[in-house]
Amino acid sequence: MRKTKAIIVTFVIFLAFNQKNKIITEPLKNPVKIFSKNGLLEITLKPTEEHIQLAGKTYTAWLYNGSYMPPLLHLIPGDTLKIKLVNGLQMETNLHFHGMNISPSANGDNIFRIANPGDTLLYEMVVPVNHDAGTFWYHPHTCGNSEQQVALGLSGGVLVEGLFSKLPPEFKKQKDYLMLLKDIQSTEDLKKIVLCSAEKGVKEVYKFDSNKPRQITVNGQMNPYISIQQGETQIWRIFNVGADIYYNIHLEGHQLYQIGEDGVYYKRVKVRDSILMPPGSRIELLVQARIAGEFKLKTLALSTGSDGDNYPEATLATMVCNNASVRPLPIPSTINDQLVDYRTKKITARRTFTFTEGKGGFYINDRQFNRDSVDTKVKLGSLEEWTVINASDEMHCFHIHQINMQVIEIDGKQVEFNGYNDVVNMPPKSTIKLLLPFTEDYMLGKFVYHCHILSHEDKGMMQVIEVVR
Ligand SMILES: [Cu+2]
Repeated sequence: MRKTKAIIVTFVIFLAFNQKNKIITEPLKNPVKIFSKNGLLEITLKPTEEHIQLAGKTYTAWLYNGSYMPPLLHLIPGDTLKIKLVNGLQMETNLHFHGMNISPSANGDNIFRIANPGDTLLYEMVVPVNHDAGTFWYHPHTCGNSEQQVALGLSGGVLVEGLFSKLPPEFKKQKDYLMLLKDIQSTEDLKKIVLCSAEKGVKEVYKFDSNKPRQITVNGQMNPYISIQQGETQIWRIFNVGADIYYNIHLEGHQLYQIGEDGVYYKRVKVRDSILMPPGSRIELLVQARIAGEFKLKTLALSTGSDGDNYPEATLATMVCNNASVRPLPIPSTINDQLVDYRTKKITARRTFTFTEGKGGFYINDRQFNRDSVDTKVKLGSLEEWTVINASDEMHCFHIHQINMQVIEIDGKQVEFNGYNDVVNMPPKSTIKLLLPFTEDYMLGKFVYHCHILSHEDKGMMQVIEVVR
């Protein structure tokens, strides 16, 4: 009876809301999940060029398996992941598994392999048994045109199971939403340019324009609604799986209880009003509806600096809360007490990386990406302190493959330990200190670190690292 009443009330609020705001049309749907069976997750991904309709406008899009929101890979630590990538594009492509602590070598998370048009690439990798639970994603990592591939739609989610072992048992019954944020621009009015600083053989690519309008979607939906009852707690996991843009997440009338980011659960819950999400980042939240009403989940207006971009405020989704109240669950204060603060360990090497911009593109330590060089060689077993300096007047965001980073200092100020990141925002003219533990055998091999604003990466802001015995 109570449930029926709740449904009716939600529907009435929804109808009333629809009168005022015709954009909300449908409930938020989670992405389709593919689960592993008996320790194996096997899937074929075929990117092709298609056309999609959003708000009555047609966009050229590049889609995996014909879907703007391709399957989300649901993995359990210890699983084997096998992917057959069939290139249906007129351009080279490949795959990267962002944030995952897996091998960068052979047919693992190896971004140096390329599938030419019509080619098939096989990926096979083991998710270590001690892999972090949390949110990750996959996307192409071709050097020189990764922006275009991701911006046109090639990205999908990965979830490594294990959240509910970190929360009190009653949280298992709560609604659990995965929200993948993508943004798309019409290619009709975009110019094409040739990138010369990147990989050999790269052809013309679109020049995406931050100042041109873009359509933001959540799981491919425009401003979907999320039903909730007063007092109810839900789990929201948000992924920025776009190419270039930042989000500044805010929920009207509510605080957000952040329990993790970038595929790592926090030591302690953080209470937040707004959360900056650089490209590639993920956040995990507990949301508790306080009062009945409609509340927009927004990205707030944001400037990335005087040489950067200005992103206007936008509505991502709308939380519709009815007043059939439920008893609020106590929000836990501690989530993950297994984390190691690397400041207690001995540092074996220190390095500095300076990010700059010039006429010829984007640079790290005055160099541009060269896939045939090794810029940084690290011995397995070392714990390194890296100082990353943003000498430019716009934000960059530092990302490294295969390994988690601990942020220890921002502009000389100590950062309290609460977890790790795989994407670290670098404000204009800032200096950040990081600790990187190159301690696990799976890290052996060559991989990359770069700015995760993919237009910057494509224009040279990326280097090669090799971990050796
Ligand atoms: Cu950058």
